[in-house]
Amino acid sequence: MAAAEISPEGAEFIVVANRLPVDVERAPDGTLTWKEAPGGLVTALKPILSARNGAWVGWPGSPDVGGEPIEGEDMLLVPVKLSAQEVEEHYEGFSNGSLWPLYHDVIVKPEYHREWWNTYVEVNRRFAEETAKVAAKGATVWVQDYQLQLVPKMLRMLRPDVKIGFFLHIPFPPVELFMQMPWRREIIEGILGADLVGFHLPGGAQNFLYLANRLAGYPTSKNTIGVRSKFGVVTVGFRSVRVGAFPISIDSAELAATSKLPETRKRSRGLRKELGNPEKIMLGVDRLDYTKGIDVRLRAIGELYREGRLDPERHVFVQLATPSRERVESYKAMRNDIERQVGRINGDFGRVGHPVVHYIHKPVPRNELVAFFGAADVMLVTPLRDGMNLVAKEYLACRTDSSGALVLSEFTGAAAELRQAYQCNPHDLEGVKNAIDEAVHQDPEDGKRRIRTMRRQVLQYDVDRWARSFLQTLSGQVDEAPP
Ligand code: ADQ
Repeated sequence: MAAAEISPEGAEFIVVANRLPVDVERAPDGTLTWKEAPGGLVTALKPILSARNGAWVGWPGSPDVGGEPIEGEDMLLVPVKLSAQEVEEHYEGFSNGSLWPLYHDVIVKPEYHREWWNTYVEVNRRFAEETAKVAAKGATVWVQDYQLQLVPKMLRMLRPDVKIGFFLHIPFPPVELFMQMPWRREIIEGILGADLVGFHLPGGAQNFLYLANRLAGYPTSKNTIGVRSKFGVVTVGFRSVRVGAFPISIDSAELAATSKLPETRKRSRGLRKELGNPEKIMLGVDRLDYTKGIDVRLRAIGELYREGRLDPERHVFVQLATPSRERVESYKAMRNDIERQVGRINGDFGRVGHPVVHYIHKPVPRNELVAFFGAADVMLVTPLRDGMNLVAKEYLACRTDSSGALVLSEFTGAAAELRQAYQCNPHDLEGVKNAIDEAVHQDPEDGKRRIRTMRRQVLQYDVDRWARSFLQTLSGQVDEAPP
C-alpha cells in the first residue's frame, strides 16, 4: 500500500470506525507494515467501498501512528493519529470503562471521570475532522459504534452537505440506566447529528427515541418501531432523524462454503479425535469479556457433572477465549475467576490426560474456528447481555448437515431471531443447566428441525442484506427497508 493523494473530489462513501481494517506492525528499525485485517464489517462493505470511491477512517491500532491517507486495495485508508494517553482515556477509559458497562446493564460498575470524557470529546472531534477532509461533496458517511457517538453532530457542523448514518453495535440501555451518564444530553445530541440512527433491536431504538424527547426536548413519533420497518422520527429543528432496528448478521454463505471443504471436515474429525472421541462436544467461543457469561456456563457445567447429568467420560467442553481489553482492571479479575473455575472442574472431574474442560486463551485462526463449529454438538452462547452475538449465527451457518444444538441466552440480540434455540435466562442457573441438559440429550430429529429453521434465517439475512437495508434507508430510497 502506498501513500495516496486525496482526489480533489474526495470519497463518496466513508466508513468511520474506531479501528481501521488493518493491523500495523512496527519493525525494530521503526518501519511500519500494514496488513489487512479481515472482519465481517469490512467484507460486507468492500464492494460498496470499491464501487463508490470509498474511504475508511479509523485508528490504525498503534499509538502515534497516523499521517497521510494510504491507498488500500479497495479503499482509501485514513489513519487517525492517537497518543498512548488518548488511547488510554478514550478507548480503555470512557469507551470501555464507562460506556461499555453502562450499556450492558451495569454488570460491572461504570466509572465516570471528567478526564476520560474530555479525551472522548477530543478524539471524536479528530475523527470528525479527518472525515470532513476526505469527504466528497454530498458524500454518504456511516459512523460505527459507541466509541464515536459525538461524531455525527461534529461532522454535521463541519460538513452540513454530507448524509450521515450512525449504527450502534452494542445494546442501547434502558432509560433508567442511561440517566446515570453525567454527559447524557451531549451523547443524545451527538448521535442526533445523523440522518439515520440504527440499533440491532426495536427495543434499543425505542429507548433512544424516548430519550431524544426527554433529554433534548425534540418532538418524536409515537409509533412502535419494527425490524427494518416502521422507523421512528425525531424532529431536530428543520431536520428529520430516522431511528430504526437493523439486526446485524454474518457472511453466512462464505462460512457455509468453508465448512463444507474436505480439509475443514477432516480437521473437525481430527479435533474430535484429539478430544478423545467423546459422545458430545460442547463449545464456547467468545472474546474474554464479562458480558459473555463464560462464568455462567462453567458454573452450570460444573453442577451438571456433579449431579451426574453430564458424564465426564462422554461429555467434554471446549472454551475458546480471545484475549480482550487486558489492561482494564475488571477484565483481569474476570480472567482469574474463569481460570480458577476451569481448574476446579478439571480437578474434580478430569483424570490424567483427560480433562473435561479444554480452555484456550488465544484467538483461533478463522478456518480452525470453522472446524471447531463443525465438531461441536452443542454450542453454548450464554451472555448476560449482548447487542447481537455473531458466534451464534456463525455456528448455525457452519452446520451444513443440520445437526447440532444451540443454547442461547435470552439477553442477546440474536435471541429475537433464533427462536428455535434452547433459550435460557443466564441469571437463572437452574434454567441454564436445564437448557444445556436438554440440548445435550435432544432427540436428533427435533434437533434437525430446529437447526434447519434457524439456519434458513441466518442464510437469508446475511451481513450484506444488513448493510444494504441500512444504506438504502439512509439514502431515502425506501420508506421500509426490503424484508
Ligand atoms: P463482540 O462483542 O466482539 O461484537 P460477537 O458478535 O460475538 O461479539 O463477535 C465476535 C467475533 O469474534 C465473532 O466473529 C467470533 O467468531 C470472533 N471470535 C470470538 N472468539 C474468538 C476466538 N477465540 N478465536 C477467533 N475468533 C473469535 C460486538 C457486539 C456484539 C455484536 C457485534 C457486531 O458486542 O453484540 O454482535 O459487535 O455488531
